[in-house]
Formats: sequence, C-alpha cells, structure tokens
Amino acid sequence: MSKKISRRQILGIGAAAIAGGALWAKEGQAKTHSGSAPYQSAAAQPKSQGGRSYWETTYSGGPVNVKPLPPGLPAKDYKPVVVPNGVALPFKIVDGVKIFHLIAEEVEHAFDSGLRAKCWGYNGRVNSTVIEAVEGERIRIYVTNRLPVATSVHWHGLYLPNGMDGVGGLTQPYIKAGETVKYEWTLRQHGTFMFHSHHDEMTQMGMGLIGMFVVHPRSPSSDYHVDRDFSLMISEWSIEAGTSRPNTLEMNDFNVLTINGKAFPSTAPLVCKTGDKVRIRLGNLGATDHHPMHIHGHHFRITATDGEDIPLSAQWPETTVLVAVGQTRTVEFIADAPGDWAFHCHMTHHVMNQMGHEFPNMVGMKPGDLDEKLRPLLPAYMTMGHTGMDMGKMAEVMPYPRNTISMKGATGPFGDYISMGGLFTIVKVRDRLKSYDQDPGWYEHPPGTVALKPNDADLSRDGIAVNERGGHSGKSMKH
Ligand SMILES: [Cu+2]
Repeated sequence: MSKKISRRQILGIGAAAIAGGALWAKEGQAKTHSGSAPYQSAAAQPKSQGGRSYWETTYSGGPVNVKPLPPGLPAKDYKPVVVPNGVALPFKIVDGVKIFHLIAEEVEHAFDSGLRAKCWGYNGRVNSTVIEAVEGERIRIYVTNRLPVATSVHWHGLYLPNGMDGVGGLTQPYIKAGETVKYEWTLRQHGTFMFHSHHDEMTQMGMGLIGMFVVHPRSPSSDYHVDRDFSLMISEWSIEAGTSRPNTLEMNDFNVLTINGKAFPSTAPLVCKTGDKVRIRLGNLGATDHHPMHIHGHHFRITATDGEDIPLSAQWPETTVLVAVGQTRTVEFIADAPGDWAFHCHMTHHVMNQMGHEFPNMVGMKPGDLDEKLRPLLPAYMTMGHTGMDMGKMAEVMPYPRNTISMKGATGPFGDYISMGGLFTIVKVRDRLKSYDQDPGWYEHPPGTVALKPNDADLSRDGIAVNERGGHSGKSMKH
C-alpha cells in the first residue's frame, strides 16, 4: 500500500484539522493517513491553503484504494439527469458496489423518421446511453463486446487506476469480439465526463461508440440543485444520401449533426417551467468539428468543464459556449422567459441536414429556362441554390433516393418551414406544464408580441415608406 498522500488529501486533512478534526474523528478512522482513508468529497476541501495554490500536484495521483462510500441512490442522493432521446444505464448494487453492464453492439438507428443507418452503440442506443453515478462510490462496469471487431472503453476525464483507463493495447488487452471485460474503481470526483471506444477510434467512435458519464457530488451544496439537469452528447456523421452506413473515413464534410444521436426535427425539446434553474451538460465526441452552442433569449454561466467545477468568481456569462472535440462544458441558467427558444450550434453548416456542398454557386442567378434546356441531356437536372438553400417543405418531397433527410427541417407554428436541421433543438419554457415529459406544443404568444406586418397607422406615424429607396419618407427621423 502506498504511503504517498496527494496534496488534495493533505488539504483535506488540513481542513478537517481546522474544523477540529471532526470529519476524521466522526468516521472513526485511524490517525495514520494510510491509503484506506475514506473518500472525502471535494466540497469539504479548501481551494487554497496558506495563500498557496492548490494546483501544485494533480488530484488524480491519490491512492487508488480509498474506502468507498455507500452507493448513491436516485431521488435520495441525487436528482437524475434528463436525457432527451436517451436513457441512463440501469444499475444494481451488489455488496456495496454499483454494477453496470455496458453492451457494445450494432444498432439499427433512426437519426430522424426519414433516416436510418446501421451504427454501433451501447445497449441498443446510439450516443444516448448515459452512465450516472455518485462521487465516492465504487463502480464495477462489465463491458460485453457483441461487435464483430475488438474494442475497449475509455472513461474520459475520470481519475482511475491506469489499468482501468481503457486504451486498447496500451493499458489493457483488447476486448475481443464476444468477450466481456470488467472495469472497477472508486469515483474520486464529480462532474460531467464521457466514455468512448479507445480502439480504432476513427471507425468506432464514428460508428457511434460514445456516451456521457455524469458523476453527482456527494452531499452537494444548495447551489448544485437545479430543476432541470439535461445531458446532451454532440456528434457528427457522414451518411451519403440513399446509403445506410456512416462513412467513418470522412474527415471534414459531415452531413448529419446530432444531439444524443438525433438530428432536428427529431431532437426532443428541453422542456422547462418559467423560473426553473436549468443545467445543460454538453459533450462533444464528434470526429473533427467544435461546436459553438448558442441559446436564445437567455444567457448562461459556464459552471464546469470536464476538469472541474469553475468557482463562482470565475464563471463566465455567455450566450454561446464552444464545445470542442473531446470536451464537456456545463452551463446553467434561469429559464425565466417563456417561449420556444432555439438552442443550436452557431456553425451554419451544422444546422443543415444532409446537404451536399458540391454545387456550383448559383446565388443571385436567374435560371430562366435553363432547366428545360438541360433536361434532354440531364433528365434529373434542377437548378438549385439561386435563391439560397431554403427549399421549405419541398425538401421533404424532392426526388432524392430513399432514406434521406437532405435539407429537411420542420413546419413551424405559423405554417412556414423552419429551415434548420442537425444540431438544433428547442428550449420550451412555459408558465404552466402538464408534464416535463410531454412536448407542450408550440408557444402561444401573448397578443401583440410577434413580429408581424405593420399596419398603415404604424407606417404613417413612423414615416416609413416601404416603396421608396432609402426606406424613409420625406419626414425626418424621430429621435
Ligand atoms: Cu457545430
């Protein structure tokens, strides 16, 4: 047993000493701080001591055999996360250890009602199986490989014995096809983490072997409580129109962008009640692209990364948070504005479904009778893009191959088409809700609060001449 004590533990001991040694005495632990000292949650530890930074040694270097705390239970020890279009992995408890069984397998996955593909996933789901646990508890995760190839599972951001780290070939032998491997360690931290295949990553993560790993704090402060705690995993895919296998060789031109494995309009809305405190945990394990996720009508604070919680004094107010590949970002806000608020990636090509990018640039061109002239040579020819790429509902009835959602969006509350897809969802904030688990439909705007055409009285009062160049009548602008 190692006698080495990490700085974190030393600080913890210091805090306990300041508090009259109550913590340690209460647990009935020996005064020698051996490796079997009970796990102490971060909340009990000071962030600095004697004016010195706490960054001098890593947190992850502590003894690996700390005595675990009892397993945390939903409702009693934590409020479970909400996984839109997904689920938390079930568990059982055996002799004080929380047991999970993760199964890597092929999944016939629906990205949307119009697009299915053969992917790889965990426990019958793609990107949307979440492991949820509690700081201080011991977990044992059996991974069964039902894929035709070898795999491994890496636990991204988590402190664990090196041999549990899941890098195929480096820290463990592969989990060969048909085999089951056991991972086991005690959780010494809390936060938003991830898990993913760490063998032939390009293929296996690209096929869908990724998930979120949420660890709730032990005895959290009241600040931790939220009314809605959402977990969203972002990824990107290359699926050529008419095919049903992701092309994991693609490096740049991804055409299906997903949240928990779904492309808008199939992304389930984030349903909130007016005034709710909301947390959104975002993870990105796509191949290449970073995603600036933007919220409308609110601002949030970035409260944690996959490193640690961010102290209140350092939290950054934002309306857009960049979630780079291999990062988690946790944001919190008060959903105090009723409405249907877009929450989406701000990269414009990431809110389009299955659009090709090999068109000639036609914007502003007047095609005239070009289509008729070309059809004898190219029977399927249709000039596209001369008015932009807003095809409206046409996108759903175009003569594409089957199993395609090219430029698909959704018909909105005004009958017009929402020309968005991919990394787009809606935060639906309502004064009254039947249930959080039910889509409340479109927002009913109070009278006079929707951008509509002005009436003649508006135009005349404000001196707006819509038919004149420059947009103003002869009157001077009012200030
Ligand atoms: Cu993006």
